[in-house]
Amino acid sequence: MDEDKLYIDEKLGDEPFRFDESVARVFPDMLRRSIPGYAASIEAIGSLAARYVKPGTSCYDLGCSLGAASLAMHQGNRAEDVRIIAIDNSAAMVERCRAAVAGNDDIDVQLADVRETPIVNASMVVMNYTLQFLDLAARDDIVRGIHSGLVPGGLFLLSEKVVDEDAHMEELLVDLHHEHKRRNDYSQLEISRKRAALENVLIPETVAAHKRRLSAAGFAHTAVWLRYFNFVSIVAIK
Ligand code: GEK
Repeated sequence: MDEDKLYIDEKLGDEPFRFDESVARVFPDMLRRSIPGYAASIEAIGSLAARYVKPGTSCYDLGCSLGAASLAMHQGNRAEDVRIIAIDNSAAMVERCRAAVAGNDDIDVQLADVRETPIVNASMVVMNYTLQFLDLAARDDIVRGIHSGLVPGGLFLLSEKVVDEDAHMEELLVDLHHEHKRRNDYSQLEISRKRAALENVLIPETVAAHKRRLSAAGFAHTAVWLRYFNFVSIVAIK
């Protein structure tokens, strides 16, 4: 696995973060070292697929990157005649994702924008750390579209970086996250450069704002099932 050294020598932080080839190359290492709870989110996606995916339906992985969530749904799924549609708008990610899922004919990787992807006959939709990169103005429509494309009882898994309403707690959680990154061998300079590059690219919201949007879209049940510092994963059921 290529090690993420992007903010040591390749990128400076004065350029906005982009999902280009240099990021795709080191991506598994970047996620593992940067997102507390990432491995747990992938494990739960497999367990939830085993319970919620229904025969003759589709699963969607929106912002699939290298296909980790698609592969987890593929491995967890027990139902017949299921198609997994993996979408990303980064050509570098899609190319590597196709190689990563090769041989699993039920996974269809598409280069597309999730804002223009209709959700149809879905029993499970995953947005694992992707909604946070979309314009705030586009988020309500996307979540409404996911709700209307789910079959009754269908499941939406949404993982996000969040911001705390309480500024004091927010400072503590950000600090704990940075300490976590330092423990995972990122230097203070790499952490600051990456933080600058993500400014205005990754726009976090509060847990309350996410829950409000999910309820407004019509989801009957929502729960935060994972929280690790300022990273959460929410499960919503139609
Ligand atoms: C995982 N889910 O391993 N349309 C399609 N894709 C997009 C869009 C868009 N409008 N905007 C961003 N992306 C994965 C990890 S990463 C999370 C997801 C992170 C894509 C972008 O190209 C990238 O591949 C992904 O969303 C976000 O479980 O890097 O923190």
